Amino acid sequence: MNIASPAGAPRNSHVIAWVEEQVRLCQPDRVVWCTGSEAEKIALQDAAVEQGILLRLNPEKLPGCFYHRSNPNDVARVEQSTFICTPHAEDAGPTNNWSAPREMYARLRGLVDGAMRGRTLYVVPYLMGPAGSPMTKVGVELTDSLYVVLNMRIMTRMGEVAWEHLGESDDFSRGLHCLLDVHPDRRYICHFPQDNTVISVGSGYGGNVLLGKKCLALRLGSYLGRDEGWMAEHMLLLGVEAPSGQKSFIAAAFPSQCGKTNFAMMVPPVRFKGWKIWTVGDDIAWMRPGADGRLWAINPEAGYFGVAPGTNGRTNPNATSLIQRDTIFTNVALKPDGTVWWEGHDEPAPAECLDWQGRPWTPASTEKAAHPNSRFTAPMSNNPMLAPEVLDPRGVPVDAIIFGGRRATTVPLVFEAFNWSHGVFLGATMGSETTAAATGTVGQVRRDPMAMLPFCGYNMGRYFRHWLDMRKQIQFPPRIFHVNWFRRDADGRFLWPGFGDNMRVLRWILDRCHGRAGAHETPLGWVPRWEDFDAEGLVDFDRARFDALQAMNPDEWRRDILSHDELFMRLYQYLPKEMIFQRELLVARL
Ligand code: GTP
Ligand code: SPV
Ligand code: MN
Repeated sequence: MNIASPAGAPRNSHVIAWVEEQVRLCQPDRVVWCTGSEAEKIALQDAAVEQGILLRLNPEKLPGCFYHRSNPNDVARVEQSTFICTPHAEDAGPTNNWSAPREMYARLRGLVDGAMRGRTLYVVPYLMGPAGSPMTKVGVELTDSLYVVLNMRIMTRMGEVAWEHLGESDDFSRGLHCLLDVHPDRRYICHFPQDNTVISVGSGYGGNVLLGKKCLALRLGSYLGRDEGWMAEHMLLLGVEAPSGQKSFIAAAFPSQCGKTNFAMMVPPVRFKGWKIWTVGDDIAWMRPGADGRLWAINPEAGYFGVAPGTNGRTNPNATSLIQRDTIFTNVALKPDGTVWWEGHDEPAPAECLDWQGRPWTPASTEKAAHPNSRFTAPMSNNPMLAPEVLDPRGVPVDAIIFGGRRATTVPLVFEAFNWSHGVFLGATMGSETTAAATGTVGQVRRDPMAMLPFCGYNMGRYFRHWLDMRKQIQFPPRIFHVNWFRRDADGRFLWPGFGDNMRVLRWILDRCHGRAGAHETPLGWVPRWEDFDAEGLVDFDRARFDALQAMNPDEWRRDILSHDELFMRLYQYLPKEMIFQRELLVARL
């Protein structure tokens, strides 16, 4: 097949040669070069509806919205099938699955050989980052999934803009995605950082297949960032505007399904009249030192792949508004009127609907109607509180970095690190309960350093070293904080109302950054005193409850520190000595 002439193909000879090679291998019947045009979007949506990949939702109630069910065996990221393929196992490090590139390439070639016969291969060029930013990267994903094309079109700046950015260069990430028979036994998400390449087979879901997101922006990105002196992080980015008009920017790393999208779109409670939260990004931040000595960040994405359950007008009004149009819903429940529903939706449970697997569901059913990892894919341009800076090629200057996990016990609502290296230690030892965003047991505390355990593209010990080294490049480093929205009382109820009220915690964080708030020194770090914390207007919230939220039980902490060893022992020979010293200092303070 001659692929060099059709409409949409760039003149870039590196792209043409690489696509030709993949086409020879996969043997699709057709090759379509995506341009990103509006007409193309409509044609692709129509084709997806015709092929039963998407269902068009009620055009009056949810204009431009579509519904998709993934294979029930394919509903989340698969960490056990995710590989970092580097020449030496120690480059991938003890926390990643590793395979020698030559062996993995051979296995994958065997799997994709002729696998697109009778199918169409779509060439999806895209930008991660705003056009014209020095931080922006070009990716090209080849896929035989229309669902992937339409999601990539929302999640990235897709189409000709990417070829323009690339020009004649060969500096682009190469991604090949092939559905195969969507079988867990033939599911591999493989990264070849030294070749700037990702090959993903056997899945059609989320982070496994939207290759710009976790694969490029985090795994390849973190690898590139270490060599090029920047940071690719699993962080939301938000702007806080004070009534005075002063704007500050915050980056926060919480593990999957631990509140990034909600925090990034937070609406402050009435008590905070005149305060505004602007969303820069909800999942990924690329950060590098600027000429002014501060740390600057961009959101490389252009859309949100958000958790549907729990999203409603009270928890997240902005998300609720932005998913009313142009949205793809995956694995939620389908109502008879062609709208959607999930647990924690604004509407009460429908008398009848189809669940995420297409089976009849009623409120009497014992199973959930929507999968716990069901998602919406929506363009950020629909966000009523989209920060205008998201388009700025320079990005935003970061005033504070927040780490946070999902912890029922032990970990206070908020505390502040003593300094950068202590902050890196807090990030490195972060624990969190596992969630439905990855297949496997849910609710088990594991170490998830910087929320990057599943996403760091190289040796985690060296990643900590990179974090420590970055301090030397940043003259005015952001302050570092730790939060936990998920502490529970003896009856299992959340102690903290969360969501919009997280503004109260953010307020203290900001005031600390701007030298306006007091704090008390504890073994863990600086904490707000009751008088430093704005609890006005909170219902059922008194000093006793605040103390319970902030409580620091030395026995619980000693146990927690012992569980750091599970990670630290595995990383021991790569672990920066600062991490060991910080641990010793913490034990001594306790
Ligand atoms: P990924 O997209 O997987 O990276 O998730 P995320 O980190 O963006 O998490 P998201 O904001 O989607 O929230 C995940 C779950 O946590 C949802 O069910 C939310 O309703 C819930 N959640 C978010 N913020 C809070 C909070 O402040 N308190 C409580 N109790 N739950 C929260
Ligand atoms: C996450 O798991 O952190 C997500 C969802 O944001 S996925 O894109 O599937 O990785
Ligand atoms: Mn995420």
